[in-house]
Amino acid sequence: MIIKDIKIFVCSPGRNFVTVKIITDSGIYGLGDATLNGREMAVSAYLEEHVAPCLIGRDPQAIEDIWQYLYRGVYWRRGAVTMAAIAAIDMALWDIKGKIAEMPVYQLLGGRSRKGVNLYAHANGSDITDTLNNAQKLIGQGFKALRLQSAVPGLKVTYGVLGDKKDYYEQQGDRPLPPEEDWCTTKYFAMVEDLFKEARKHLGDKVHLLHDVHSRLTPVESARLGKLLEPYNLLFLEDASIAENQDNYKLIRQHTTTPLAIGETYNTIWDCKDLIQNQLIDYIRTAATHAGGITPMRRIADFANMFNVRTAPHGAPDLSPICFSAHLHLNTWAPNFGIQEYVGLGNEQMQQIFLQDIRVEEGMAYVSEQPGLGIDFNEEAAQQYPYKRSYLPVSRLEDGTLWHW
Ligand code: KDG
Ligand code: MG
Repeated sequence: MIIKDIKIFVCSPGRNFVTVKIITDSGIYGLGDATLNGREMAVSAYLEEHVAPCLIGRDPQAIEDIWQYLYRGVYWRRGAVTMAAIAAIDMALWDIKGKIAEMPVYQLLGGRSRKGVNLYAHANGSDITDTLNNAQKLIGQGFKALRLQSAVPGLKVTYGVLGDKKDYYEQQGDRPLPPEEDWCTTKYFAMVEDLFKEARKHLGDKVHLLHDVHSRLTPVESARLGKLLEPYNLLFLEDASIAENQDNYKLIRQHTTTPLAIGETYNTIWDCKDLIQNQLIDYIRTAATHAGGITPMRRIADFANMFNVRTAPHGAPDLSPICFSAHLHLNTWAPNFGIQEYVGLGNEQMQQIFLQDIRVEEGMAYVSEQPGLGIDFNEEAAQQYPYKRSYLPVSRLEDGTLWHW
């Protein structure tokens, strides 16, 4: 069997997705997600121009060799664009291997470690009451873990918290430019403790609570936040500070027992290495699409397992359902899986394009039992929603200083 063709699709059923289809001479094909929010066309060009021509005629079953060829074989290692491209190829090859073996991918990884995959859903709100009302609704739907985010009073917009506003990519119109958002740590601190105090009062002690800081705090501020939130027993505090300098987390860890999570922007195991081996975090949040695919996600999970770190893959709306499917296979297998972020299975247009049979019940997702990843891609439907340039917002302090994303 050889790789006969590789197609790259960029579609926008509400927001942009980059999808790779590897077609073999046997007719079996595989699918991968290469979406890099705000930089989609860079990955598409990288795949089209630099990756696909090198793979035509190769054995699609040599997943490891192809991964090494695209990573180690290339002088320019790592980086978000390269790793998203490699990721999509890797996912598509696992999909093909599963179809050849007539087994779901989780079986090829080592089989089932659990009956289903625990999810956390997002409860966002324009104020604390709104967030808690939304949380109650999700609890009513059976979710047992919730990420709580609430607008910060006094800031024009709080990232990820829409209220009645349009999402950032919907605001950009015909001449898209990155929206500008503001940030003030003092105003945030005035809100965040109350959010969790009220949450425990109204939602009780049984529900797992999580929170994403989106890296807006300095390490010492994160340490303070971790301490402040200890009484409310979070499952984890995500992206409290940026960890380009991984030592930042030593400072945070010294001061708080609130569990820490990071990793959604990481591209390789090297980005997580010090945090994991020094046990500075509790959950590693790498995504198959941004960390090079299923092959390295498996290595990260095994490495993390040695240091009591659990996996909590990123599950934002800018990862396509193909990535979500890949995560469900990894999560069904990984002995140290923790929790999966979940934002639904996509809007109506997405559901016409990405065809899958994932079941979500009582806050758990159940992986497809179809051979491969168990997801299909409707090319004709995708063509109806062409790519639309859009950017993630940038964040500035109130005096105009550009701040951590
Ligand atoms: O593209 C950026 C989003 O994926 C990110 O902002 C979402 O932080 C996020 C999360 O935890 O889902
Ligand atoms: Mg996040």
